[in-house]
Amino acid sequence: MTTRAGFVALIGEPNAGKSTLLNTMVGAKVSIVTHKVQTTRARIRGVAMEGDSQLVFVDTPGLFQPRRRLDRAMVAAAWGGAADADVIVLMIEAHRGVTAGVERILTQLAEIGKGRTVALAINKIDRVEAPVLLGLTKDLNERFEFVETFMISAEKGHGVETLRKWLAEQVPESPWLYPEDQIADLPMRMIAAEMTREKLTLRLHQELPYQLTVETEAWEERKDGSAKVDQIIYVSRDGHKGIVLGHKGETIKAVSKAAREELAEFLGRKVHLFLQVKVREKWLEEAERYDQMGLDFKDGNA
Ligand SMILES: Nc1nc2c(ncn2[C@@H]2O[C@H](COP(=O)(O)OP(=O)(O)OP(=O)(O)O)[C@@H](O)[C@H]2O)c(=O)[nH]1
Ligand SMILES: [Mg+2]
Repeated sequence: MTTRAGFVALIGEPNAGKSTLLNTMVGAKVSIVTHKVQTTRARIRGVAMEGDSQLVFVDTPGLFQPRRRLDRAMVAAAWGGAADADVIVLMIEAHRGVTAGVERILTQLAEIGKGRTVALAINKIDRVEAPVLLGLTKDLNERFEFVETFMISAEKGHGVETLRKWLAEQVPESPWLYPEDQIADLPMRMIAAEMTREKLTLRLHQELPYQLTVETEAWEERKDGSAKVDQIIYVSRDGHKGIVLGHKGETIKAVSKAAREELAEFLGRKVHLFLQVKVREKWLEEAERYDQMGLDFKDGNA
């Protein structure tokens, strides 16, 4: 039997649906998803099998014009993921079309995508009418030489199978890179921290989700089969701590409950989750925080 295996990088503007597509491909929620931009902060790998091919999908942070150290490290991680991949899939939002952000990505892709298989996936087709898609396909293919164009709905699953089958033929002949039943390549401590960050992002308004990070501090396997998980939420200001806690601790309680339930479901056993909020003014400038997030601190150098 000849097997195939390779890396497929999903890149695009924030909110394009990269994490949603990774999860749909893998068949499990490996990467967190919110309606807000800049949800994913580091590269997240998910593994899917298609026939004799193993596809290692690499979810990346959205590409935007970075301002802070964290933003720069995120964007560098995204382009790094593309540069290391066998196949690059650029995801565009059907209803937004060719934005200024998409134009900037295409310019950079002309360099980074050189000599690589680059495909276009127009996502969220459930939000537009067919003629829009035809116009968009034509427009984008005039701007860049995509090997193939796919019209998909990552959320609803439309076109996903066609894309997966095509990708399975693109990756090189190779032994599989992961055991056949493995779906993710991320330590459980990090998956758990991401789940909490997702719940925080969904509940907190405006800039706050971008001003915090979550780390799993301790993980204890208990004799009764349950897991005790301690996490720290780092915020940069005193005022933020109050907002994360909420009136009478209501916000943190709701976040904790939602994250605990999701983690328990994922693990298939009981979870005791303890969240603590710490003010750490300069966490955005600390190398250790970037290590924990799976980012390269130096990538954030201006
Ligand atoms: N209508 C519709 N919504 C979608 C589709 N795919 C994703 N979404 C929604 O788009 C939003 C963003 O999805 P994500 O998967 O988090 O997007 P992302 O590209 O990973 O975003 P960043 O991590 O911020 O770069 C979420 O609210 C998704 O539910 C789709 O096919 N149709
Ligand atoms: Mg994402």
